[in-house]
Order: sequence, then C-alpha cells, then structure tokens
Amino acid sequence: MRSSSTPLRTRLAALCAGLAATAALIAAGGSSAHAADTPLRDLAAAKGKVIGTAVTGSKLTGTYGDLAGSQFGSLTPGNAMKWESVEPSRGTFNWTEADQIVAFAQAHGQQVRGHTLVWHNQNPGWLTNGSWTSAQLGTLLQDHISTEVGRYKGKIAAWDVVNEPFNEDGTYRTDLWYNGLGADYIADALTWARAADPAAKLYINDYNVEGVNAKSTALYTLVKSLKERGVPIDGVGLQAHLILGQVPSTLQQNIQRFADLGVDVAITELDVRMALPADSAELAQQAADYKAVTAACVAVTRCVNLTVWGFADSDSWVDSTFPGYGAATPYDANYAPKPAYYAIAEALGGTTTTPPTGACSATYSVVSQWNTGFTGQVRIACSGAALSSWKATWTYGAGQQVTQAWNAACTQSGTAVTCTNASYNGTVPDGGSVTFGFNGTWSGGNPVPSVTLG
Ligand code: 9MR
Repeated sequence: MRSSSTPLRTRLAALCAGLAATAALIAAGGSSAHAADTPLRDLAAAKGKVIGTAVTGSKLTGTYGDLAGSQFGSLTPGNAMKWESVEPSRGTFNWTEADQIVAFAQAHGQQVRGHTLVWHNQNPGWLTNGSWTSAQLGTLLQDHISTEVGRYKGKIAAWDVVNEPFNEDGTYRTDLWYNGLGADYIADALTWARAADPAAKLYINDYNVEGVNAKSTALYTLVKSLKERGVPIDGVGLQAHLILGQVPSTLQQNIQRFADLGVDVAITELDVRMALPADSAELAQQAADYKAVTAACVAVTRCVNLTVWGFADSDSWVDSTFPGYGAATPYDANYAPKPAYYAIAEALGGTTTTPPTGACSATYSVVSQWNTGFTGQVRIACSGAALSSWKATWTYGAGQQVTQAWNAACTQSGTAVTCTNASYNGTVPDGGSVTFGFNGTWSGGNPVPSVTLG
C-alpha cells in the first residue's frame, strides 16, 4: 500500500480549507493540556500503519472535514459505495457521494478503503426482490464488481470485496449470494475484483472475528483454502465493533495467525460502545480498550490499517442500533478528543499531556458574517471532566473588536478578549456543554483565533 505521508503543500491546503474552529483543552484539574501535537495519521505512519475513519460525504466540511483530513490517513465511505447507494434502480447509477469522498481523500493525501461489493445487507430492492437464475445472479454480481471497481481503478488502496459471509458458528450465511451461487461466490467475486483493478488489495471483512473463535476459524480456513487455490485474496478485515471492556484476549494472536497465512490484516470498523450516559470510569475503560486494540495492530507487522467506524460520537451507527448505548468513538459529539483519542495516540508512540480522565475544550466559530460585522460563538464542552466556572481567552490577529456578548461577560483590551461565565452557566458537567455568543466588528479579514480555557 501507498504510504500516507503527505506533501506539505497538500497538508497546508487541508489546514486552510474551511478552518472554522479551533479548540483549546484544559485538564480536569485545571492544568494545561493539549491534543497530541502529532496527528494520528503521522504517528501511525511512523509505525508503518495507516489509521482511518469511516466518513459521510456530506459532512466533509467545517470541523468534521478538518479532523477527517488532518488526523486520518485513510477514509472508508460508511455507506456511499454500497450497492443500494450506487445503483438504487437497475442501470441507474449514483456515484456522487462516493466520488466526493474519493476526491477529498486525494486532496488530503489519503488512502480509500472501498466498502463493500458483496454483502447480504444494503442491497437495492430491485436486486433482492428479483427472481434470478444462478447464471443471471452471477452476471449481475460480476457486472456490479466490474463497474464499481473499474470506476475507481487506481484510486482504492483496498476493497472489502466480501462482507460478513459467516454465521457465528462458522457456517456460511445463507444469504442471497450463498443461496444463489454457492460458496464459490466468494472466490468469483475476488477474481472479478482483481481483474477490474489489479493494484487494489482485496479483503474479506467480518464482525466477531477479532478473537480466536468458531467464526474467525472459519474465516481462517477459507482464506487458507483460497490461497491454496490461487484465488486473489490479500487481506482480512476484522470489523471490531466492540463492547466496553470486552477486547478479546486473543486479538493479537488472531491477527498473527492470519498474517502467518500470508495476508494483510486490517481493523476495519473499530468502535467501543458503552451504556449512556458516559461517565469518567467508562471513558477510562474505553481508552484502555482502544489502546489494547491499537497496540495489538502495532505489534503485528502485517496489520496495516486501523480504521474507526466514525470518529465522533455524533457520527456513529451505534446509538440508533443499540438504544441506551453510544459514546463509541474517539471524539465526543462536539468534536473534542476523548480519552480514547489520546489512548490511540499513545499506543502509536505519541506523547500527550492530557490527563487520562478526560478534558474540557473550547471551540470558537464564526456563526455569520456581513460587511463589517460578525456573530461568533464559543462552545465549551467536557468529556471525562467537569467545570464549576470558566474563563475563555483569545487574542485577535486582525483587529476584530467584540461589541456585545451574551451568556458570558466579555471584555476586550487591545487585541486580548476575556470572557467569563454568567451567574447561571458556570457549571459544565461531564458529557455536557455550554455555549456563549458575541457580536463583533472586523475589516480586511476575520481569522479564527485560538481559545485558551482556564
Ligand atoms: O455505518 C453504517 C450505517 O450507517 C448503516 O445504517 C448500516 C446498515 O447496515 O451499516 C453501517 O455500517 C456497517 C458496515 O457497512 C458493515 N459492518 C457493520 C456496520 C455497522 O452496522
């Protein structure tokens, strides 16, 4: 796979594009702390790994886009490349979101993991409701793979060619593909994908195959036999949708046994869900879990990619699928890094000064702007920490002047602005946030300052 190192020019462009907010962090105890100086993607690259995230194309602007572009070296479209997304009606294709994500990745020097070509889920109704002979179904699948893989030829580092082919007991899932084509649909799909893009690494991806168990052993046996038969298989994806405190003890051993078969391994969809509301103890356990998974990947040379399934708690599939559970990702819903973020950084060899218990962050954004005026906002959010009072300070770099504030008392002296809490909003609970706003004047430019919380 291509290295994730990025030309400075590209990284600068990524930083400048849509930079709408800055965040400052303070520790639970009030000592100064900050996010890892080195982005996760650079820490991972130094270990010979690529760190990725699943993304939604429409969200790739503002803070979400900044973080997706700067912290991760690989993107996986969460839904955009699935069959129901790209061919909702037979012969009518919609590549808009998939194209957008691929273009974003190229602009940010990132790999793309293509997801996914053959799956039991998220297929279009015309396909699942149709009545097909085996030959027709095979042709449909071959055409689908040739079309999609061919479209992105040379732009996809790895394809999850086959997704979730096994039941928990290691038997094949009796889905549309197995029922219509038999177990060889897997070998055929891999062969067709190889023909359409010889450079892309081809994976089989599944969940609950992180530890050594019946399901992962079935996957192991399949990969071994595909290799023996000369079928193109380059890697296995361990999805890793984990429950708090339940990282399998055999994770590293399992990664190693696949590596020893001569295939790459990727952690493809990592998240760690917990009972809501999240408290400090849960967030600390989650950090330990993320650290353990990252360390297991770091320990095995052929574990090449570690991808989180959404990087922020506001962008996770977990909450709607498991009511009462959530907070599964490394950033909270306000894009403040959680203890899990720092745990990943540490497992990748980074050093941070953040307390393991969590932090509060202040995020400045320009809400609206006109000729010479603007409305700004600062959001103070805590995760794994709490505040009973707060003070946010920043220095304007382009002559801006605060004229009026609400939900805070703000003063400006020269270029220095100091805002303190109102009588009613000094408390920011663990997992909560407070927002204050202000109007100001500007001329020439209105760059976003860095906010210090203290
Ligand atoms: O994140 C995806 C979510 O938006 C979809 O609603 C869901 C539908 O099945 O699929 C999610 O992604 C899945 C991935 O494609 C395969 N592994 C399990 C993921 C979580 O369900």
